[in-house]
Amino acid sequence: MGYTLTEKILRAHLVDGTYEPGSEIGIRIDQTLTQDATGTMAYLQFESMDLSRIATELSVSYIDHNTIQVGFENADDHAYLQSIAEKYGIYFSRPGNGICHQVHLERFARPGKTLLGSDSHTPTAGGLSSIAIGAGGLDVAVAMGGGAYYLTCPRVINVHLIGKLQPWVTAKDVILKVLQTLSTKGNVGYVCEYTGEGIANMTVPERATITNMGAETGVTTSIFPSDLQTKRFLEAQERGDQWIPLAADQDAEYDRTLEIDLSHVEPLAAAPHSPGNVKAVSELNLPVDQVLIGSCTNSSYVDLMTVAEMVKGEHLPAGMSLGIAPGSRQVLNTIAKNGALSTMISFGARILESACGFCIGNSLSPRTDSVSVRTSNRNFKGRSGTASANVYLTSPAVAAAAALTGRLTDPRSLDIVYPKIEMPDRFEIDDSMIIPPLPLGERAQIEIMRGPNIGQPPTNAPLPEDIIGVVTIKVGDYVTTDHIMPAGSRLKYRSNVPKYSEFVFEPLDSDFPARAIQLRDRGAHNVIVAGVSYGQGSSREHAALCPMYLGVKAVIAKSIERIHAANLVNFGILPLSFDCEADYSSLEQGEKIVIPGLRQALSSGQEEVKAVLQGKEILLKMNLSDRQRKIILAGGLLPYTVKARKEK
Ligand code: MIC
Ligand code: SF4
Repeated sequence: MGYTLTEKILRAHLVDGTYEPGSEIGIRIDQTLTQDATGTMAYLQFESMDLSRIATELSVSYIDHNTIQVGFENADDHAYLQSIAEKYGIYFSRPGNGICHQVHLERFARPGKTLLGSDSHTPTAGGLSSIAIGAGGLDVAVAMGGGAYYLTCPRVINVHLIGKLQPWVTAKDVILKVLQTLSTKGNVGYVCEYTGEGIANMTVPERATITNMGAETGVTTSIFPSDLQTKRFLEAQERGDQWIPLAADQDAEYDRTLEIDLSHVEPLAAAPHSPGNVKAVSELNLPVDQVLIGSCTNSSYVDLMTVAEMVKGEHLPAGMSLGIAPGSRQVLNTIAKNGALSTMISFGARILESACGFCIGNSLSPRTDSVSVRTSNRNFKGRSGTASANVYLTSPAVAAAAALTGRLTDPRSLDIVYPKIEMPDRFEIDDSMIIPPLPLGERAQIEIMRGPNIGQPPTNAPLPEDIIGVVTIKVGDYVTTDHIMPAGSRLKYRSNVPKYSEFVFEPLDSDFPARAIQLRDRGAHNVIVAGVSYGQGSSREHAALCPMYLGVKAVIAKSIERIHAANLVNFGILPLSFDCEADYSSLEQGEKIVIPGLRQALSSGQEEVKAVLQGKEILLKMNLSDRQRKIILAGGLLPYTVKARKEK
């Protein structure tokens, strides 16, 4: 039996374990990326590993999330990150150069490489045939130091594309179609591999839109083969020498196949408040107040040129606000030179920085009860910064149609000829905002810049023998990391864990931190109880780190999403699931809970433990590898890694 493309690349990078879907494997990481909102913590952790330089082929530190700079905090982080990059041999993409995933695709991603990024949309580079995985910053720090990255050896879904996209239907509609089928839960441990005649016409930026938003299904990553489209893109980026052909074997077997006929896909939208709540745009004839075009999903040259062509010579309706954020300086400069930027400005667009901006909710929050149409990838309740807003996720063409008409409109119904924009043969190449690593000899004298916003990351004590505490909070299904650890206006506290911890669960229960601290300081342990798909969404390890700081020792959930489960383990918090899901309803917030004999259970490989509650006992499952058990016993990945290194 032949290999899938996923299996080929993973086998070539295997350093620990055996390639058996479902078991834990360790792989070598060729490239890493970090962004500033997760990066500061990742590099603080890297520093505590006491290494003199990075061990990857390439590591890049991007500044793209926290670029608002209200107060000193963001700028302190940027200065710290720049000095770290200089000291340890890391490329530094300066603020203004663009969103990490867009820039990485343009300038660094390569077919056949492994990329680990401290951001959940790292799979964007799967559009260029990398195995690109999002992870917590601590996992990325370990990989930068040359350590293996551990993951569940994936099962592979063949997303087989046939037919051809019709005018006005785009890659965004394809990934929304995939989300409609796979939903946002139940896909942990899978990879989506795209095959079929339908991919031959898809350019790399289109493929990247699909692999980017594949993150919303919860799969480990998504990948396209490396073919003539890949070659064409690399040549247009003056990187043609980095092309290699790569594809699955003809006789590769997949765990599941999902066939999509592109000719039948129509313009789609993810309705509030989940990327999986997909509906046909033609059914949603709603008035729209705000349109925002950009984010790492849809801010490429073709995306923005399509918008410019559609709005040429028109004027923005009076009740409408439009913001456009080109994904990178490359895209911005190209549309500035060819006049498309001026077309957008004449139309009435507010031109935004090439950064995450509105997507992370740190600017352009819409008005109360409004409808906002965005080309980004997440529309969780409150993520826009306005709790009552209704956010719809669409393609740039649908977003531009909304900006023109003031309503959610199927662009096929407009009296406009479809502007079929071609990807250029040569992009504008200018890497002057990427600072390359310093020569080895010049690194020693670099002083790390630590402003008052840079605090040391707190460490955890090893797990106690018995958890004796309280169910401090009980939450429902689909609680995202945006609910656990809100970003937006709170994002600037990422480097200050005690301060950021004041906002844990803020959108759900703002009293949680005070309750948890009171219990922690009395010596009791905090336990979180949750429903299905807990920790959906981002890779932010603060959703584990801050609860750890507040004294959380265990999370009991019906199911936990991949990156968040790994982050819990990395910070020494025990992830548990119900043996019988019905026990979820018998657990009350505020109830006392005892889980005895944990260290013994973890070291003996036991897969179940009992929790003793008032008048009842329930069975909980521990689905952990031997390595994860050792990490939890050590109090987290950092103490575990430092200890393992000393023992070598
Ligand atoms: C997101 O889109 O939610 C983020 C902000 O990019 C996060 C990372 C973070 O929280 O810093 C992600 O996707 O991992
Ligand atoms: Fe930035 Fe939004 Fe992409 Fe996250 S999803 S990396 S916030 S643009």
